[in-house]
Amino acid sequence: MFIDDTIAAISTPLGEGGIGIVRLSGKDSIKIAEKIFISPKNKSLNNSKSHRIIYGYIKDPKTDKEIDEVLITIMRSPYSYTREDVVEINCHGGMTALRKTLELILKQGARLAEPGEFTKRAFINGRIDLSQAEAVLDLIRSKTDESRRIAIEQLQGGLSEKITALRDRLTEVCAHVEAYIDFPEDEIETASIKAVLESMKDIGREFHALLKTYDEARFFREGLSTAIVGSPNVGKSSLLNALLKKDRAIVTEYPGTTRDVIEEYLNINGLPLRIMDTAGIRDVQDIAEKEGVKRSLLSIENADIVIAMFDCSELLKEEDFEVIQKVKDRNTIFVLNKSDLQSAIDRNSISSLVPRPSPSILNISATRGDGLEELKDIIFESCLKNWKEEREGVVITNLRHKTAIEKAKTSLERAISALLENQPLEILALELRDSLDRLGEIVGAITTEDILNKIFTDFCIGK
Ligand SMILES: Nc1nc2c(ncn2[C@@H]2O[C@H](COP(=O)(O)OP(=O)(O)O)[C@@H](O)[C@H]2O)c(=O)[nH]1
Ligand SMILES: [Mg+2]
Repeated sequence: MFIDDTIAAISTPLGEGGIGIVRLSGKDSIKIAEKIFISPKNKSLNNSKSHRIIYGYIKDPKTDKEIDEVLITIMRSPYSYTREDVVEINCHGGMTALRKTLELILKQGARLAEPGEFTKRAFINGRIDLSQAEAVLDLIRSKTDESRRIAIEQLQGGLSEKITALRDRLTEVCAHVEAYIDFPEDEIETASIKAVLESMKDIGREFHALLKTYDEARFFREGLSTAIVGSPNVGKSSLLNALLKKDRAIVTEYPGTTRDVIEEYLNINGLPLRIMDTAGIRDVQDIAEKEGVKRSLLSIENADIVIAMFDCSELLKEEDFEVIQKVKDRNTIFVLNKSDLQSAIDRNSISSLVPRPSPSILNISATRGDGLEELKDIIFESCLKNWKEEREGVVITNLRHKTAIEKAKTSLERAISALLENQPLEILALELRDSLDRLGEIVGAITTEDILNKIFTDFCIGK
């Protein structure tokens, strides 16, 4: 792909701010900027060295009127974000100066950049590969420290290195197999065949491990499911409503009000959380409530986190002991609700019944809102705690990458079967080539305009 034109866009978010940046990239960037720039010390952008900042004014060449006071950074090819000549104009923040500056630049012959076009050029010009380009977007969009960390690792080439290493290994296997193709069968040593098979199996295990990280990182995308359970009337529905800041679940003073599992989404520091309010656990005859209790018990089994709730204004009852029994082996946060009332039990009443060392127990008042922030922090921490323990090395977070690895794995498995079934080596080589191509899609070694468009249209303009 040959790129001839010069693009420009406002790269900072709309709205008031200390500074705002208009960015240009392409062979005429510096020339175009020069036409609308005036330096009090008569400095020229055209003659400026790379990576210098020059002070001056943007002026309208038609009227010779100053538009804004600016600092201009010149980054000459190939040492720039896009590897082309790049100019960044630091205007004052706010819309009018930025818009007017951009307008003047477009009048001088630059074209308005498409979403993600600067990053697309960085990819096309070979500064970064496709997985790194995608990491730029992940980084911009990351809402937690952890997702930011994964994105910056990917941007620095962590995933690219891993994929390249796997491709190198596959290429080697493939070369071996292709070399044998012209050999009569009896001349191929069994030892070599065995080595090829072992290599393939080993690469297959690496694929498997990578795919596993995608599942482990699931909660970043889908959130963890959190079930609020407890005996009737302890305040489960009130807690759901308080967390959502709206009256979602019906709250009454009568036990047995909630009959079904109510599901809602909550965002805690960028982590999406699927939160479930359940029917109070007790021994009942009513058929509908009985079904509700059954579902509550099921939600304890399926939830990633369980919030077990008790009414601290009353002594623990039969049903509360049952709740503790049910949740004791789960990832549970114990909550003593109604802390605004005179308390009859405290944290020790719970901790003495839970064999685990130092379970999370906290006092809250759902109706007054006390302790809710602390509860959210504990939920957040407990998500990340599980995550850090399981994680190692490169993490797959992007569906496109996951799909490509799955396809690569399938082809590899077909190659292994072909070898075990003594099929012609040509078939084996074909499957291995396919596996290689699928991996190539991740870093963009194999790509189509379609894939590129899909990826870059998700970006904002100016990135
Ligand atoms: N004083 C006080 N009452 C509460 C609190 N949370 C819930 N309640 C009351 O307890 C009763 C049962 O609440 P509800 O949320 O329906 O409990 P659930 O059956 O566990 O869902 C209602 O009358 C609520 O107003 C609280 O923090 N303090
Ligand atoms: Mg309820």
